[in-house]
Amino acid sequence: PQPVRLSDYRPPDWLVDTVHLDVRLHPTATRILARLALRPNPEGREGSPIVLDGDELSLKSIALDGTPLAGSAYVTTAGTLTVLAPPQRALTLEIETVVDPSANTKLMGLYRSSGAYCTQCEAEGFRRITYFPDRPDVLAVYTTRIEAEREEAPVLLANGNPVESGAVEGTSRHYAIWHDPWPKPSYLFALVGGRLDRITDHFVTATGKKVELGIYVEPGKTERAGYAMDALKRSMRWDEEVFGCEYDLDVFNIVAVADFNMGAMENKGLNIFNDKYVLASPETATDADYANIEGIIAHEYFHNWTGNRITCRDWFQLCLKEGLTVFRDQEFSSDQRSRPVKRISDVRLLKGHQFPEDAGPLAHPVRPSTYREINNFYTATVYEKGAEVVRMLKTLLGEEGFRAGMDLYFDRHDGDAATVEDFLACFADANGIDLTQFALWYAQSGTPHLAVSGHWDAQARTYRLDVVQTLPPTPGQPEKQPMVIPLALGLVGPDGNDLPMRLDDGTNAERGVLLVTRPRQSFVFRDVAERPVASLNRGFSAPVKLTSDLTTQDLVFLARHDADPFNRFDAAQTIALAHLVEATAARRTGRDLPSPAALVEALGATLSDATLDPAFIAQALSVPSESDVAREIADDVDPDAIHDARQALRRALSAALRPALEGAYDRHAPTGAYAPDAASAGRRALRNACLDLLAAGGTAPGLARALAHFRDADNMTDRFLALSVLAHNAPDAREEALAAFYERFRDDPLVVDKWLALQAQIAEPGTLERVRGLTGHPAFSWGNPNRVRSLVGSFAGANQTQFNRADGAGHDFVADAVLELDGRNPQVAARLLAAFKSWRSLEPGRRASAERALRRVAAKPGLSPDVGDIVSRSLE
Ligand code: B3K
Ligand code: ZN
Repeated sequence: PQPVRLSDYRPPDWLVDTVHLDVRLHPTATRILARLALRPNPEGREGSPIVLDGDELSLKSIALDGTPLAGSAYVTTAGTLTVLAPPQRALTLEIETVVDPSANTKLMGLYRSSGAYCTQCEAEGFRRITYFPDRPDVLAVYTTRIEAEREEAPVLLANGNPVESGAVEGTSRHYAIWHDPWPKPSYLFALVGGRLDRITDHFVTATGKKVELGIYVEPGKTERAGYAMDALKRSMRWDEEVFGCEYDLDVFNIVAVADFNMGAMENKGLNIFNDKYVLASPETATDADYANIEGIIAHEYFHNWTGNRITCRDWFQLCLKEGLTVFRDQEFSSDQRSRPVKRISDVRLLKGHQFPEDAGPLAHPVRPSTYREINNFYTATVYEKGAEVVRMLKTLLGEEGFRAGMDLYFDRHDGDAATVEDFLACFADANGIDLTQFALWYAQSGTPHLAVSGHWDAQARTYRLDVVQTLPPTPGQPEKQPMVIPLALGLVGPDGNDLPMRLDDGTNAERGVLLVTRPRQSFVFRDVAERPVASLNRGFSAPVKLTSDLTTQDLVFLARHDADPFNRFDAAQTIALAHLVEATAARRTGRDLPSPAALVEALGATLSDATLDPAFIAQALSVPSESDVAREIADDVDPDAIHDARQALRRALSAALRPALEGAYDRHAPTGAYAPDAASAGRRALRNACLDLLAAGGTAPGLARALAHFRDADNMTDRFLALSVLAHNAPDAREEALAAFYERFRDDPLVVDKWLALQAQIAEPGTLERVRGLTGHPAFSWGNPNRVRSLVGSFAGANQTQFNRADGAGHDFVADAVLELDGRNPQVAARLLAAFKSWRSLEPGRRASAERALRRVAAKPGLSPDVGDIVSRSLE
């Protein structure tokens, strides 16, 4: 397909005011009668035909103002239906289409999941239900009538409020009518029909309106929906309190389905979820699952304002709703749990997924300027970096200035399909500032690099920071302009306390933030009587790669004393990363491994600091991942050497910290029944992090503890952690433990997913054969995205050594899987292929095998646009 360009945007020629849908559900031939009230857009081109999008539709009839259209009055192509010379006035089109939901394996449009009917329309799925101007700037009021066999689909749901329901006289069918008064783009349309159980509750909004809440799940699973309901009510309250956003319909429903391409979807009043992000019980879900459910329930709910009430003008503006809504859900989770720990895990996610994207062939700006397949832009850059950009705005403007900008945004753009420029203008106007340079964050791709050095002048009592900003070239962007980088910092004095910060122009570094705006800049602080240690980019105030002249001893000092918990964590990670890079090089050249003494010292101090949150200590104990090290090394990467270096470090830490780890493990034994709250989860996280290190390398006492932990676990967090420890470190105990786990949970697909994912991640040569074998296991199916992501996705994305096997077999296997999947579900296939995003940084042998695999995919005739786009950009 031809690329779509932001610069080509034109307003729609025709607008749609209302949509009446009558959907007669049938497993293989669902009939959709659509009545669209259209009118020419005064801002469109005069005299235009009506061009509607359509995809895999069977057209049965079309009428204009009640009169069937002659065959010469319209034309259809594979992707469109055009009414050729329509009268240039308000008119009604009635269109009848038939679709086959059972044959819909792409899971876009109307499809079936475990027998239920459901829809997914974002980004361009509505056109797979009926012909429509399927673009986000066409906002209409929808009324939906759904009809089905009562036996097959006793539950019938759509967007908005329920209007009426009843039997279809003289038949075994029934119907329900829903009306959504809020104009919305077609991508927010949804309907569900099926045999589902539900839990109900209600919420009273700030102005006293009662909202009926429902969560619908597969029969028999209601007991696992309680936590999601609780998270929903907390989200609704929080959005009122923190952003002044109140809910706006009489009902809010969530439906959990087992077959879903991504996490969840924010359809107006009817969110549809991957059941993985709804269903939880202590026996089946880990603490991480609970936290994800809380975050995603909140995220989809928050879209009601950021995404639905104010939507996107076009898909280039995707970050307008996604980056902003991720920022909002991160803030929510920070308020519900530990803010520093949430920040640490968000930054880990950003560095682990977005930084590699930004450094490879798939790099793109937070707001791309061109795309061939929009579904490939639901990326870590749009979501996670998009959220960081909003966070930087808040850092720049402060709490109040940020809120003023948000208030103006809601006020000015409610009901609009808006742009990033509209959004930024609200913050500029509300604060009387110029955000022109800041806007580069949306336009320039790549991770900026800041090199910082500090110079203390004892005589002059000054401290000077020299900052050099560089921006690497990225695809399509060889040259860059300098960005605005809000650099939060502290100057830590010898006693561990922050020194007052006064710049030499007499101003205070406002809120502890320096504004870096030029390629080179110096900041001089005065009245600095003692040599400070600079704590830089506190709270990860900007999504940059920062290097500094801090010594290892400075970092050990910060790991002990920094008042900023994020940097306390980060200091130890920086020591560990430097160690791992050096150790990897030593492995490859046969030199002696460096000493981990500094890290042992830092982590030892962390472990014994009783004032620290256990969840924080757990994060600190987890050494940088293999892909973190690969990213730091950046080219000529040998994943086996990295793995060996990391294992050696974990063994060394285990040996050096054994008494402290054992002590912390014992002190954090459970005190009562499982509860998913943050404090209890933090205790488990620390205990499990200790166990994980104690068993590193398979030491006998560590494994004995892991076996006991596995045996005694009364919840999935503990049971699964112990199983992972055994699977990774105890080849002898592994099979028995895996078999026992499978037997216990074989009827529980979401738990079986964990079992599949774990096996795919074992860093041993036998894993590829194991994974291949598991594709034939009765629990596996290529048709279910969760199964595919768990097994093949984990192998490609979370097993650096085996995916990147020196013999190329890992690359070949994933390429084959992509080709196998592409005919069935292009979105899932394309996502899997994106695992090759760092292929150019591999050492020459592995790089060659990755390239061969990619070229083989590229050569396959008839690739989907999704896979075709990823593979061609990967090879560019
Ligand atoms: N907006 C959806 C994502 C849709 C993905 C379409 N390929 C979920 C979310 O981000 O909230
Ligand atoms: Zn979203």
